[in-house]
Amino acid sequence: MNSENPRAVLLIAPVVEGLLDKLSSAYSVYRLYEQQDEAAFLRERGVNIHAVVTRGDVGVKNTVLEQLPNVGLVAIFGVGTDAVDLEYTRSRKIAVTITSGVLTNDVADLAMGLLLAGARQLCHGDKFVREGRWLTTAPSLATQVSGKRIGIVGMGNIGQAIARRASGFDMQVLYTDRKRIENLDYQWCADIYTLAHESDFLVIAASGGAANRGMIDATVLNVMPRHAWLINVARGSLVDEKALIRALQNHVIAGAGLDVYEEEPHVPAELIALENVILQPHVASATHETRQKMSEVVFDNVAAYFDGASLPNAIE
Ligand code: 8YV
Repeated sequence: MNSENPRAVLLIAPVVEGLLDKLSSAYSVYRLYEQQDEAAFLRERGVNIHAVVTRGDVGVKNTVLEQLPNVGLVAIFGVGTDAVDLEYTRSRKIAVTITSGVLTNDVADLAMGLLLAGARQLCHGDKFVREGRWLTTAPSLATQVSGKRIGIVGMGNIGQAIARRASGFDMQVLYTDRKRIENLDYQWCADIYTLAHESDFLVIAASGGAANRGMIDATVLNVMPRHAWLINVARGSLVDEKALIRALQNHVIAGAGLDVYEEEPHVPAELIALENVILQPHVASATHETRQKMSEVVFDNVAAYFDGASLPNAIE
């Protein structure tokens, strides 16, 4: 940390080292997550902070922003804004930026990875070979992916990237979103229930936040075909996790591929105990290449803010 530099950035949670180094070489960087007494730190230093950098999954609490009277930017390392109160930031004229565009492909890749891993039993197969069971037993049959129906919940950039990949697997693509998207040649469903009912794989790519909280509830799970899989690469808050666990335990659906959870990093023991679930630790954008690009986008936005230039990735 260079305490001489009056341009100060507050880091809410750890980010990749490259970004931390780059920020530290240009600005005074304070790490909130390392403060033993967060309240005392904010009282003492809050007035010096001009920009906040945080992760999409962590965001920043209003109680923190309230202690930063001179902050003008929240730069999110990610695309999810659900952990930032945008009404509040707007009311204070604090700009918010995201790492738009650069993580789309990785998230779509992981969605397909979870879908394939679930249907084709990749984790079971791996264990089967490692444990030497192949020597004495025939592997069990899996579920075909090609030709099946994929229902995408949320047809933004990530949803569309998943649709393109699924088309490459000869899947029939259906989706739901607030409205039909013009020039998209996939089957639109007006509501989540129709989509869930019609899909062999239901993939969540919608944004988090209050409006979508608990969208995949017991009713949705109950209308899904018994052979269907649920894949979530969006936010844990979109799924009623207790209802999902019950549905998986009772074989209401065939399985789930999850990268996100309601209370990360706490994954319910009931989910961990289930065989018909593939679990990932919120890593959809976690490749060297994408994290590098995300770092560059965050840095460029912070730099533009301090230079008084227009912010390349500001949201409305
Ligand atoms: C990141 C994310 O994993 O983009 C988002 O909103 O949740 C993810 O890409 C996260 O922001 C970094 O930890």
